[in-house]
Formats: sequence, C-alpha cells, structure tokens
Amino acid sequence: MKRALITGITGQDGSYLAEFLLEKGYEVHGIKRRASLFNTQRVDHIYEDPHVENSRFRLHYGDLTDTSNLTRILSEVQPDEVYNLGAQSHVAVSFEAPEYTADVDAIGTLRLLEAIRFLGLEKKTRFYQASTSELYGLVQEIPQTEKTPFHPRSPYAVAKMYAYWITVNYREAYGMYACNGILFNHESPRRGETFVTRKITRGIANIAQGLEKCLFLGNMDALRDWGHAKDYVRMQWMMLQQNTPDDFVIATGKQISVREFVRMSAQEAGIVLEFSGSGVDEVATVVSADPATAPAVKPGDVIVKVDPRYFRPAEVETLLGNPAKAKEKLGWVPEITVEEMCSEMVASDLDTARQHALLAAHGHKVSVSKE
Ligand code: NDP
Ligand code: GDR
Repeated sequence: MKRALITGITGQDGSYLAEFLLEKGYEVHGIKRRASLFNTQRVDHIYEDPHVENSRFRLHYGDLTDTSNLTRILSEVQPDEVYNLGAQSHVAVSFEAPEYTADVDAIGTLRLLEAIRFLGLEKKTRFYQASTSELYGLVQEIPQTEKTPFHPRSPYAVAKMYAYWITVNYREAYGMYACNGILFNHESPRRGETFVTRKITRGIANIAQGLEKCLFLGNMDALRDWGHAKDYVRMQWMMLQQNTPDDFVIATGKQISVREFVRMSAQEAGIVLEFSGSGVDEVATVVSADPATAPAVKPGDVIVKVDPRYFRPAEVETLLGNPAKAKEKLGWVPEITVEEMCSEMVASDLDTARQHALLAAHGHKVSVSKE
C-alpha cells in the first residue's frame, strides 16, 4: 500500500486529493494546524476514528513554520509521496502579511525538502510542489506555458517563486523526484469564501435569499483561466507517477473576466443583471429575477458594487494557460467546464442560503460573515 503525506489537507485541494488517494487505495496522512475551533470541515466526511484498526486516514498536528515537527512527521510516516499544498494562499492577504507568507510558502517548502534529505528519504519519497500561475504575474506571453518567464506581482507570488526554484534545485542537486505543478485558478463548492468565485456565488445566493443586500467586489476586469479543483488534483497525482520528474502547466486554455463570472452566477440563481458605469463606479442592476430561486430580489435592485478596498497594490490583470504539455505527455485534459463548475457552486451556496433563510424566518440569529 502506498503512503502519501499531504500538507494543507484541510484546504480545498487537500480535501479532494485525500479523497482521490483513498479511492486509489493509499494510506493518507495529513498535516493540520491547531486552531481554537474545529478546522477539518472539508475532510470530516472521510475522517476515520484513530481507534479503528487499519485506518487509512490519519491527521497529524503540524505547521510549515516548524522544522522539528515536519522532520518528526516525515520520519514517522516515511511517505512514498509528499504533496506540499499547505500555504498562506491568499494573494491580497500576502500584502498584509508578507513575512509570514514567505516563511510558510517559501521557507516551508525548503524545510520539507531538507527534512526529506536529512532523513535519507530523497530516493524513496516523491515530492509535489503546489506552484502557481501567479508566478507569471505581469505576463510576458499569451498564453503562458512552462517556458514563459516569471514576473511575480505579490509577496505570495515571490514566495512561491522561491518554492518553485528550490524544488527544481533539489531535483537537480540531489536527484530527487520533485515536480512543480504550475496550476491556474481552480475552484469548487469547497473554495475558501474570500476567493473571488466563491465570494460571488455565495454573495449572489445570500442576496437571492434575502440574507444580504449587496456584493462588493474589486477589479471586475481581471481575467482568469478557471478550472475545477477535482480535475486539478487528479493531475497532481499523475505528475508523481511518471518515469522522470517534470514541471507542468495545468489550465483549461480559456479565460473569462470577474464580471462575466458574476453574470454567469447570477443567471444560475435566476437573476438577469445589467452592468453600468466603469471602474469604481461600476454597478450591476437586476433586470429580472425568478421568484422560485431569488424571491428576495426585484428588478431595479443594485446588487453588485465596486469597492476600491478590494483593489490590490499590484494586480495580475490576465492569466491564460496552455496545458498542451500535460495533454501530450500525460494525457490529461480538464473534464469540467467553468459553466458546469459555476452551476455546481451556485447550487451548493443556494442550498446553504435557503437553510439559513429558513432559520432566520424562525427567529434564529444567522450571521453572514463577509470580507
Ligand atoms: P487553501 O487556502 O484552501 O488551503 C491551504 C491549506 O494550507 C489549508 O489546509 C491551510 O490550513 C494550510 N496552511 C496554511 N498555513 C499553513 C501553515 N503555516 N502550516 C501548515 N499548513 C498551512 O488553498 P487551496 O487548496 O486552494 O490551494 C492548495 C495549494 O495550491 C496552495 O499552496 C495554493 O497556494 C496553491 N495553488 C492554488 C490554486 C487555486 O486556484 N486553488 C492555484 C495554484 C496554486 P487551514 O485550513 O488551517 O487554514
Ligand atoms: P487569485 O484569486 O488572486 O487569482 O489567487 P482571487 O480569487 O483572490 O482573485 C482573482 C481575481 O479577482 C479579482 N477580484 C477579487 N478577488 C477577491 N479575492 N475578492 C474580491 O472582492 C475581488 N474582486 C475582484 C482579484 O483582484 C484577482 O484579479 C488564487 C489563489 O488560489 C492563489 O493561491 C493561486 O495561486 C492563484 O489563484 C492561481
């Protein structure tokens, strides 16, 4: 039985990857952080009581900032594969916490690689690094491939650039099987609530059900190549199953704007929107609304506004990936379109919003946290 260790197992990708590897028959170990509240919601459905014999799913307390902790976990688990998905993964937050972001995202990766080497596991343990399209930043070429030069535009992207190169370096210096997946944005109903797609689908669902009045967004013109996390974790595993390690761009090859994603999400909730104004004055007004899905919304309501506090000190305006190498060498193609993904996300958030609206109608206090 193969053994995998996943950092960031409680995150969006970690949860899908854990499911995927368990289905493949792996023993799956994950590192979770200590928090004052439970933080394992995304993996609770696959959690197995540690008292159960032959449990194939185990969580270890740890942190990418803690070298001795990482070394001990690696020594205990002796994994065949390490997936380094743990990160302070929010680009906007990295401008507010740049040093912490560097410690976790850059040096955390070095800590893991060095612990593998220190323990003499460099010929046994294969290593996957969660690299990112944010490396391209101020893009030098459209679409972006494995050969496109990097120009990172945030403390997050700069930290991930170190992680990218230290992964390449350990491959070249020590012959480790270490790969970078340069993944473009990927989303799902499990996406963190403050990333733009989930903020939109959740905001629209809450507005449709009368739990919120208006959704405030930043740069509506930003263009992204959005895929589904389920497709992308499959590729993370495939990258570690080859004869030789390599780096791959993982993307859909299609891009749409934040505005288009708003329009698409609203339509999924039965709301037709009209956009007017530009820049900080842009708004979206309701043209029509289906009372079955959006009973709280009327024509003429302004339900989306731009708030400059969501603008970033340096923005990545456009990202579009070319996944030709992954297709040619690994036979990987994404199976879920952005429309299907948006539909799944809106349906899931509408479901939750309906439950919350019902609770509110019966006098329960429902808090809708926003950012
Ligand atoms: P999430 O933000 O959903 O998950 C991040 C995970 O990292 C969480 O489990 C989080 O724990 C954990 N984590 C954060 N800080 C630390 C730390 N100090 N020590 C250990 N673990 C920590 O991210 P995604 O699942 O979306 O992304 C997975 C990886 O892929 C990340 O590295 C991200 O940067 C990268 N990436 C993501 C893309 C995307 O579009 N989703 C695209 C390209 C790259 P907790 O739950 O406790 O917060
Ligand atoms: P990104 O994702 O920065 O690409 O990083 P995010 O969803 O945060 O932003 C995408 C684009 O939308 C614009 N935007 C807003 N973003 C947020 N979060 N909130 C808003 O209100 C808003 N309004 C407009 C942003 O300016 C940006 O242009 C994600 C993360 O998962 C990274 O970890 C990963 O490496 C990259 O994707 C690829």
